[in-house]
Amino acid sequence: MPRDLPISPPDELAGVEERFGLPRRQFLGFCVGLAAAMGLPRSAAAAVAKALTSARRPSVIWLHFQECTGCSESLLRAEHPTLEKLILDVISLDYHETLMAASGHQAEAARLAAMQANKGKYLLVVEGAIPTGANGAYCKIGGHTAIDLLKECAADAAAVIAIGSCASWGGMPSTSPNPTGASSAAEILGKTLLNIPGCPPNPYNFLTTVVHYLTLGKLPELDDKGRPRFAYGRLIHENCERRAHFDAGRFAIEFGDDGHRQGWCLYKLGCKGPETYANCPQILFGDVGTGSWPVGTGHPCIGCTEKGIGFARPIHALAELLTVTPPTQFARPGEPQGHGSTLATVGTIAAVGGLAVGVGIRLAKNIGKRSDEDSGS
Ligand code: FSX
Ligand code: SF4
Ligand code: F3S
Repeated sequence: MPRDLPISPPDELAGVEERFGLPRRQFLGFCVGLAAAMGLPRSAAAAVAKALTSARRPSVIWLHFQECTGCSESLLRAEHPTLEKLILDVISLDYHETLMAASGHQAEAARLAAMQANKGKYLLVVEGAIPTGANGAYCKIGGHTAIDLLKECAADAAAVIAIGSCASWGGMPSTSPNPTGASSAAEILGKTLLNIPGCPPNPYNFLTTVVHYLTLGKLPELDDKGRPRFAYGRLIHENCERRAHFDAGRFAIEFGDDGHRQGWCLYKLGCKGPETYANCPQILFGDVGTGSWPVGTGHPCIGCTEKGIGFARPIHALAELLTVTPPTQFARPGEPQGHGSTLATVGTIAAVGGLAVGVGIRLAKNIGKRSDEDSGS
């Protein structure tokens, strides 16, 4: 824990160990981490600690529509000793169809009671897309369509958070030809919402958003797609552990080939990291250690946090390189000089691009050289 952290008076932190089930020093260290995640200075950690320990728990009404419940699952299945405790202790989850014991009329009564008791103050979390086809008949709860439920619950909410890619922009249910007319929460409500996309989204991004709201009394700054900048401000490609391989031109070409086995860049397998904004490589998933994110496990990023990419573009399609210039061509791992399709392709690209034939030949030679070096010859 940093030495210059202003420690809250002992009485403010009394009960922390019992309440959150972790030592006081660890709790304060966690607050430092949360402050840093929000882009706040270290000194704000004391304010975060105070908000977590003393602020009134905001009532949360959590709606489920067209989805797989992966958003809720990822929140609850994290193995970090503090995450699910913090989330469930920091908010008062007054309505959540998957987690609440009540069902049927009792569940409906609980929702209405929470809305009435916390009018204008509750946070509404929406998980899943909203089907608009057949007048909303594809998703009804307690006799109400998802469209009506969302509008009714949003009317008196202090803020609406769309969690997951389904609620943020349709996600998987809206995949072409979208037979149910799956739409985002923002489209139904006709206004910009705070979106925490991802399929599933990272639970830390939800927690940090709620803690920001508790600490500063407002939602975090958003980008032009309604995503908190603290979490979606950087391209995955900027923080990927395989980036050095991209820059050096070392790519996996097929699943299971030499490059794939050696952990080379997945760009040629369709990785959308170069055009996807998210903090996956920085904060990882499931608290199981290094490599616990899609690219870390050997699968290309499919761009699940990015509108118009995840569930919209083929997984194998090459990403648009937003901040880097692609090299013209690369050798297959271990390919010997002067053989295979690579050189022919280089010639084609050089011709199509209007390059002189000599340039194509030089490129081909360079590729052969690098290929020799890579294979140790
Ligand atoms: Fe599933 Fe959530 Fe994907 Fe969608 O997450 S993990 S289909 S984003 O709404 O439950
Ligand atoms: Fe990582 Fe994908 Fe970028 Fe390669 S293309 S460096 S695997 S994010
Ligand atoms: Fe999704 Fe890509 Fe992250 S697929 S979970 S945005 S690495």
